[in-house]
Amino acid sequence: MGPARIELMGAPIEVGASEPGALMGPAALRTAGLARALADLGHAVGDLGDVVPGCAPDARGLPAVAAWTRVLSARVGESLARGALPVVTGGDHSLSLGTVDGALRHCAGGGRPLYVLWLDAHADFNTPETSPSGNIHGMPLAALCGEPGFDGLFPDGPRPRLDPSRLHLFGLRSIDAGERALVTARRVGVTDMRAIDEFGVVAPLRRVLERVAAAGGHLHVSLDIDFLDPGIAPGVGTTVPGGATFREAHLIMEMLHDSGLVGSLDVVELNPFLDERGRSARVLVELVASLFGRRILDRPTPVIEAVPRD
Ligand code: HAR
Ligand code: MN
Ligand code: MN
Ligand code: MN
Repeated sequence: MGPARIELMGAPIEVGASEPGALMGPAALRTAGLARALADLGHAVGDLGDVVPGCAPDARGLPAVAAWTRVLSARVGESLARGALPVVTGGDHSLSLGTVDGALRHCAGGGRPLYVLWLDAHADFNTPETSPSGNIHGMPLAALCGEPGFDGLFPDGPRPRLDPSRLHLFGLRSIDAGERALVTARRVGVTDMRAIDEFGVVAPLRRVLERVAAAGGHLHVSLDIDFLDPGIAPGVGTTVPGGATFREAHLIMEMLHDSGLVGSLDVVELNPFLDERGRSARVLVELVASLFGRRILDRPTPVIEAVPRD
């Protein structure tokens, strides 16, 4: 059974990155036919348009990101409260400050644990102290997990923190010294590219999904396009060689669909200005369609339990 309704929202934010262009990401994904691809699978799909932050268009830095965080948290919370599955298209990865905050609040209200699967070349676990670049899109997970240095980013008052043991980084291949120390100290789950080389994507992902299922959790998936190898998805400001192949990413999406656990999704860091004839946007649409049930043959997909245990 699919979700009651998929709600697409654009988050054209690029103040978190140094390379301009990610603000065109939502428009490129619309042009590539994201809504149509999901509707063709039989889902009820609504495009809610672009979210508008409560800050001046030329606002920069932490105050601008704080404005985006507030509005995205509220929009995602409202979408989940309606029983819909929000899909937020970016936009740089600082948008996940808002989407994950919204999902955390929704889950806290319902007494459900929130798990986050972070498909990314990067750990995005820098603090203002450890960041070599000062770019906020390299910091959202540290902020969400409650590391210091992010005063004024979230609305005042108590907020649910992301439990680092419920966060899983998948596809990691670029990490700064300071964030490596933090990721280790906080016991964040990691499947780096070396693990994928050694074990493939199925066994590590199956473990993550089994944990979420056993806990009755809500799984938030954050798909950073630089998780993919730049050879198949060049439209991104921070390319790192040696990323996931199309088949690996596709299989991950199919497994996520089969799990039935995904409750919210971000698709981030697409920079159409750097893309080649829409290739990267098209790959993303293909992957998101697989996450929502597109399959090669119209037959039941194998359940995760059918994969042999080690
Ligand atoms: N780790 C580097 C930094 O913090 C690069 C971060 C780049 N982030 C993204 N999102 N593209 O994953 O500056
Ligand atoms: Mn719910
Ligand atoms: Mn990222
Ligand atoms: Mn990245």
